[in-house]
Amino acid sequence: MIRIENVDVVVADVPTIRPHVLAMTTMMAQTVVLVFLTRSDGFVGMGEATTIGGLAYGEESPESIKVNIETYFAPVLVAGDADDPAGVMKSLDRQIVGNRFAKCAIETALYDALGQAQGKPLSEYFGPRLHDQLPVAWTLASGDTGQDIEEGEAVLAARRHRNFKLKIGTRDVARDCEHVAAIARAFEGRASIRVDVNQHWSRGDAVRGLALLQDAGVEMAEQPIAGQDIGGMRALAEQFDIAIMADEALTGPDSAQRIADENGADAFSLKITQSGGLTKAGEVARIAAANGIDTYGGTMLEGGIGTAASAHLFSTLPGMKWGTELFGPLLMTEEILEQPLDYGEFGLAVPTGPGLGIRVNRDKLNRFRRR
Ligand code: MUC
Ligand code: MG
Repeated sequence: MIRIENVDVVVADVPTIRPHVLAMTTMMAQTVVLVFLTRSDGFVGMGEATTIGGLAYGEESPESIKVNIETYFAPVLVAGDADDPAGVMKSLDRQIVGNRFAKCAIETALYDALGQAQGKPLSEYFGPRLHDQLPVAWTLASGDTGQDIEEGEAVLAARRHRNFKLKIGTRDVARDCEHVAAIARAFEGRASIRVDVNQHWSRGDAVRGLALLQDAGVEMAEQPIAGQDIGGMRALAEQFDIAIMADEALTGPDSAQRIADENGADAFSLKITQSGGLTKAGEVARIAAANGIDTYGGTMLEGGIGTAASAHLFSTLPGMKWGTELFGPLLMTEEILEQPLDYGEFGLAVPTGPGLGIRVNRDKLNRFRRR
């Protein structure tokens, strides 16, 4: 049996190219959490458990992920069969409650290493690859309308992105919607405009705001109200033509099924971390498909490893109507991969090599890692 000999968790703070203003926090850097898992045959698999804003977004922090993996996951892992990721994940689920981000990183690392050992791209463990390139949206979130328009023009001219997601929820509803309308006017007919409120509106705010956004030509609104308010989300989806997307509401297959049963969203943002790993994110996608819910490839602004892992899974999913937002590495000043991910012609090329098909540049990582 091939054993798991060691698991190493590295926390690194990589500056962002500009302040990234979200409803719950302003990011000046992204704290990436990377897992390196060594098998007894020498293959090293990598995974990522990056979150946003410490504890501002989810209930796992970068620091808690590291401690929990080193303290509680490691003893389960050393007893596992490295050639059986599904079996290892079952053992982890039996012995460890929650910790979805940490579990995602471990599952990714197991499949990365297995793929390297068997000479297969990670995507092959999740279904045939249907897409070699995935459309990637860009988030305009400088906090300034003029700067956002300038930035949008630049990435459009570079033929990198033509779907823009605007982060709102910090200002009052009318001002936020004016900001969005100004950007929508600037890009009319050239780029699509979506918004993400990150749960910051009340039901009343959402009714006022979505009416304004609909008039401005916005096509999709992500998590306008609290994730647990499925009834409120259903009412908004019924009242407005603008697509209502669930993000924070989704914490894996059980929540996905509940939202589907209660007609609580037009679309799901699929995230491998929030779902608790690649397999569970695939289950969320299947629940969406079975219930006529559109899908979108979401991100927690991961660096190259989590982004590549997401791309592998998304490449196996049919009909992702809303494309993806796998732009995390582009928001950071430094790509910590040997060979940067290939963004071009409005999309991300899904890596083709064995496992994740990427390698980390250890020198670069060492420059940013926490001691
Ligand atoms: C979120 O809530 O979707 C994705 C893009 C971005 O700028 O923030 C995230 C998280
Ligand atoms: Mg979101």
